[in-house]
Amino acid sequence: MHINLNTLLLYTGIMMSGAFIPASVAEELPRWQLNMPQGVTEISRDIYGLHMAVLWVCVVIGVIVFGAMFISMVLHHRSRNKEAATFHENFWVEVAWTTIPAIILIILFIPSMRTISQMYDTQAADIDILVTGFQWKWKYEYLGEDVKFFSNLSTPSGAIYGIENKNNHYLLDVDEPLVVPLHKKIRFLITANDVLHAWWVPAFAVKQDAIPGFINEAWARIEEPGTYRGQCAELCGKDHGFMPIVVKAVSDDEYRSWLAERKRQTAQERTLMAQQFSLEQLVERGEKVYQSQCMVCHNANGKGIPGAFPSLVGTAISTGLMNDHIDIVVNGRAGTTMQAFGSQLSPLDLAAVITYERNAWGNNMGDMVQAIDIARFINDAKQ
Ligand code: HEC
Ligand SMILES: [Cu+2]
Repeated sequence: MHINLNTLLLYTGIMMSGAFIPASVAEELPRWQLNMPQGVTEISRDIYGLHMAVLWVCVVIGVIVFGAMFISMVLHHRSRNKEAATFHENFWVEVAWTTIPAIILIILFIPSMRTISQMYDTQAADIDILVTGFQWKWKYEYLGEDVKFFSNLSTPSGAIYGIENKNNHYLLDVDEPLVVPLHKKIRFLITANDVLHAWWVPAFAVKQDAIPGFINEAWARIEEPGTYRGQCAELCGKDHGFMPIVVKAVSDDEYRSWLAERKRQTAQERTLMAQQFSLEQLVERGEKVYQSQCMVCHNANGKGIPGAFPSLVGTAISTGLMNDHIDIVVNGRAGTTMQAFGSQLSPLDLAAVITYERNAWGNNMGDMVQAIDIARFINDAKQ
């Protein structure tokens, strides 16, 4: 079943004077604004226009219907000794109340169809971005550009547990936002790796289900520079509320230099792979990887969450054979939430996080694994 919690909240929020409008929407809105945002794409403005048109049609109908009702209730009240009119089964009244609503519906249907067909016209895009939902983060891949990365929640856990103050973008900050150019048709190819997710950015009027094994399409041509935020809009497990979306829309020049820099980083990571690192270097890097990738389940202290996520302190795998440890992190464990990180992290990050686990929280194994060994492990498995 589709429980679309965010939409539900949005509508409840609008009805209850905006008290529950999700922060991603509320951010751009002045306090007490009750209406939906207009967004920054032609489509989002069209949708807003349709919404307003329908609202005003409803207002006019409401005024006429309730007006007639109240006028007859007051002016033709029994206390005024009025006699009821008798136009039962009047032919022309029946014709009127069938045709007038039909005409109104047709008038509303034409512009909505036009907008819907534009929304679905994903052809001739300038840029293609593959968006993959994971439990619980988004992966972005610029097709044909050799640039791909994960975008993780970066709200500090202190704010989540009420130790630090929350900023305006509470649970809406990521370590690496999606960067896109203005005025270009960007096609989003949306899918998922594990369970259902949904990619939702209200300012673009884009909300698409992310389904494993399917690719849904959406597109946006952004007209104003800025940072736009959204959320996963499909209840996808424990940390559904912890996989925000942040999109930075920048000029074409800025986008190009960002892309060039990102490609340089990828190339640099590849050269790092061949290097040997010391135990300290690996542990230091591994701690950061652990905090961004593994902590949500296995906990900052490595002890996991009893009953749900296992401890990594002194266990058979994390203090056992290196090969078993590499295997579970690279390949995951089918049927559990322990994912195959081999396709998500670079060999260097994998080597670092494994080394970290073996030497943190009192797991004093004193051993380490290098990136090149992880790369070999993955390659051997392919043959
Ligand atoms: C979404 C939750 C989740 C995340 C994120 C996660 N794990 Fe796990 N992990 C699990 C679960 C569940 C198991 C138990 C799997 C099983 O039943 O065998 C597990 C098991 C393990 C084990 C084996 C523990 C033992 O000794 O039995 C290791 C090692 C491990 N994870 C390392 C990692 C590393 C490293 C990361 C980050 C790169 C990570 N995990 C991220 C859920 C997660
Ligand atoms: Cu999700």
